[in-house]
Amino acid sequence: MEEEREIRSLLVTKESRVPTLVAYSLTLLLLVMTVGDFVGDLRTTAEFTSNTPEWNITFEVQNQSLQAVETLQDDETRNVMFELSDIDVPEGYTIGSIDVTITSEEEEGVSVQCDSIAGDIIENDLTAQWNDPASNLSGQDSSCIPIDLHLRVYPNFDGKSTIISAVNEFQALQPWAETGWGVGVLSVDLELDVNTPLGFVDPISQDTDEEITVDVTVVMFSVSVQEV
Ligand SMILES: [Ca+2]
Ligand SMILES: [Ca+2]
Repeated sequence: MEEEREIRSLLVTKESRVPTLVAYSLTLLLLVMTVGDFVGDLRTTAEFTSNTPEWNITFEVQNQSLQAVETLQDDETRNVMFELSDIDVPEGYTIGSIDVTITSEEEEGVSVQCDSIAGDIIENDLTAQWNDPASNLSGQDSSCIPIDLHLRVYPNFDGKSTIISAVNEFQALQPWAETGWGVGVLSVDLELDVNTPLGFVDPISQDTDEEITVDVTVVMFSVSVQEV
């Protein structure tokens, strides 16, 4: 008790009064600054959520094509490969998706019965959105209509412009700045089941095979951004 009183009196002696006052004032000042900072932070957060700018993302698209023509015999299955490194991707462009169209030579007519054709994009190491609902990897036809298949390569790419919220241009472009998609080999399986018209017995024009054309369109995009 005695000691405490001594310290207390020491703090309020004439000589120590000024430094003590300064110390108290500094503490008070720091406290005010901290509270001010905190309120400022709150204000910034509120501004962020209500005033984040919106950006219009648009895509410029370029296509490149690859083609294979294969003659299959009845009941044959054949695999066709397309090396994507053969595609010359222009500066500033990224592969977005791949369309495959499988066309048979036969055209429906009186003396023709369309062959049954199946086409599948085979999942492999090619870096793409294999499990995306937009990817349509299998198709078949027996009415002389081309089969259309689709593989989404870049996440969420559909070529349509979108509006997104982001603090700045850089952030707005982030979702479209990934690299490494569309690297590998596109593998397509073809299967043929020849159909000959019933009662059409002409050994010369007997249908035993089919010429199948596989057209691959590689869709590439470059992205632009504008504040809304
Ligand atoms: Ca046929
Ligand atoms: Ca045929």
